[in-house]
Amino acid sequence: MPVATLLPFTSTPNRKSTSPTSFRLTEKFILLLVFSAFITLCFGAIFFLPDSSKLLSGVFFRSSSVETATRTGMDSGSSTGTGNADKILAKIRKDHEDALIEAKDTLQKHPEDIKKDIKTDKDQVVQGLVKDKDDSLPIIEYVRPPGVMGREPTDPDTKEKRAKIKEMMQFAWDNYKRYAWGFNELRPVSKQGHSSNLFGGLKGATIVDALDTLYIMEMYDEFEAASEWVVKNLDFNQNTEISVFEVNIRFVGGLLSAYYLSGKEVFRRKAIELGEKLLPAFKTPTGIPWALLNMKSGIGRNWPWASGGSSILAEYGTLHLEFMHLSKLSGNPVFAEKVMNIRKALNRLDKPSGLYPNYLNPNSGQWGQHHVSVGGLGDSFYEYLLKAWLMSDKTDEEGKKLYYDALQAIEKSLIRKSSGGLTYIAEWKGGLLEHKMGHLTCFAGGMIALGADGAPEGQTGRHMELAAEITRTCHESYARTNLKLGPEAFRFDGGVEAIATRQNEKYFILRPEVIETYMYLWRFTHDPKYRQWGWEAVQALEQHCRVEGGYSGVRDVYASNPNHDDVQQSFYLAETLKYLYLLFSEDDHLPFEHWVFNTEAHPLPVIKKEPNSNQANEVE
Ligand code: DMJ
Repeated sequence: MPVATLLPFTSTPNRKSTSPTSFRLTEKFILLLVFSAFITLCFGAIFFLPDSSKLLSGVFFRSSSVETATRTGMDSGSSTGTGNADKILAKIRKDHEDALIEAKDTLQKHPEDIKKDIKTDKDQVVQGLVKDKDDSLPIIEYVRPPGVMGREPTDPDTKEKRAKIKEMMQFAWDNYKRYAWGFNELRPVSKQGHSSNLFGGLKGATIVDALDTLYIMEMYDEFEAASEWVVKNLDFNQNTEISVFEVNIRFVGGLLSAYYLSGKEVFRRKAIELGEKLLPAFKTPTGIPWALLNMKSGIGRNWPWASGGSSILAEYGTLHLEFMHLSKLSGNPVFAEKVMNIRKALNRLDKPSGLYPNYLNPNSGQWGQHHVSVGGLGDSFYEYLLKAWLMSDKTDEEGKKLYYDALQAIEKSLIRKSSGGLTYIAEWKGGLLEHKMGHLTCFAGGMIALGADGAPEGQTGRHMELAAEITRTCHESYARTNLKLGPEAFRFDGGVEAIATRQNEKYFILRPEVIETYMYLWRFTHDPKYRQWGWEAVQALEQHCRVEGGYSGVRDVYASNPNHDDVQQSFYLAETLKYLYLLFSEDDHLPFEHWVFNTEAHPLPVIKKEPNSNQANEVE
């Protein structure tokens, strides 16, 4: 009964005619009712106020434990009941002491060690968030592959040079962050963002491309900022047309490496999500993917300039490494099937003189124009044959054979020596040689050195010599310019050697290939000239490419003063600076035994075969 309806009754004078005793009794009864209503209200407040749970655990914890003891037939004062309560109190005390010890340990840790601890709270929050969104992926226990962390070089000169390269990365990153955060690339002269149409509406190419370099150089605050951007902003659900190749090597490759280095689950999930978005590109009669893809509609097409609607060798042939890892990390074989199917389609075709033309029609499955190049349009196809074998822990025998057969054909038909003694790799156009070598082709020195050990019997030495000769030629292409930076392409005809003769081949856009090759040759030979050549490149970059707002390419390497192109390419952070850093690092930092670098310099772990098996399996 509501308290309000009782009150007028209690104050009615007519009731004074009843006996004093009965009046007192009624009054007592009413007071009792009012009191019990008040108690009920108090309990209601305890249960329904927002922080009532704290009150419950703090104020009522002890009495409820006593009550439990009574209900089970024990005396609340008995030794067992007191024991339970005491145990609980002891646990609270212990938890409190543990927390204090942990806090003390953390305070005593070196800040760098704290950063290195990949299982941060933030990390777990990120992982938790992503997991909630998508539970369809298998749970994978992250095991860090060997060689992620580097050590300081013991030699003081090398140490200083390595530190200088880290400073260059810091400068490139800080300027990107200041002027172009979230854009694909930085315009370092005009100090603004730049969006290349290679990535359509995708954003943040520099962030994703730089993630692993930041990690490798132990720039953990920057890595965290980049990771946060990926979590909050990297969005693939867009109605936009992208280059399948570029997005694969930079975005998928960058995310995969970030996952393998840091163990952050978000990168695995993002890489797989993006890989799935790329799958419609393979919907062609032959399974040879389109070059361009609309990420929303899944409609693909080829570059309008490519011979007869062809797909490009270096594009469809540079998906293998990333897609094998996508299958491994997702448990979905579809990615591996797609790239193995490309191999099958190529195996069915005749190769002119054992060479692979750059153009292949995805509808007819026939070659387009018979142009062959180990540089632009062809390059990373050869690289991925070799690395497919290495990344499979040398179980992919087919990849191995395809690589060494292709290299043999290249040696026979494309590799020549100039009258001045420079070995170069020419291009082949319908049976005619064009005595030109691209900056892009210079990666081949490193590739041949990397494959020398597995070369057919008795050929290892020759392959190493060939690698060293190509590296020398590429160094010459730098040394023969005013700015000491290499041109986009250089020729061996018309009385010149290793020099660009056409105006539109004289530019340098911060490309990595020559430095990449120095790094491989250094690792295999420890000949100091490779570090010396790398250092020459550092000095030239500092002198001619470093501007107030970052690093810029130059339009003419033969000019006496640099004319800047105002682009800081994302591969400058992903590749050029990473390979320079590794050139001045110890060999056990990302050792080749455990890692292969994708064509954008993103390290991917070797998929170790299980003991007593020929199958590629666990990542070590
Ligand atoms: C990079 O994106 C990759 O190395 C690619 O394989 C070729 N071109 C650029 C760097 O020059």
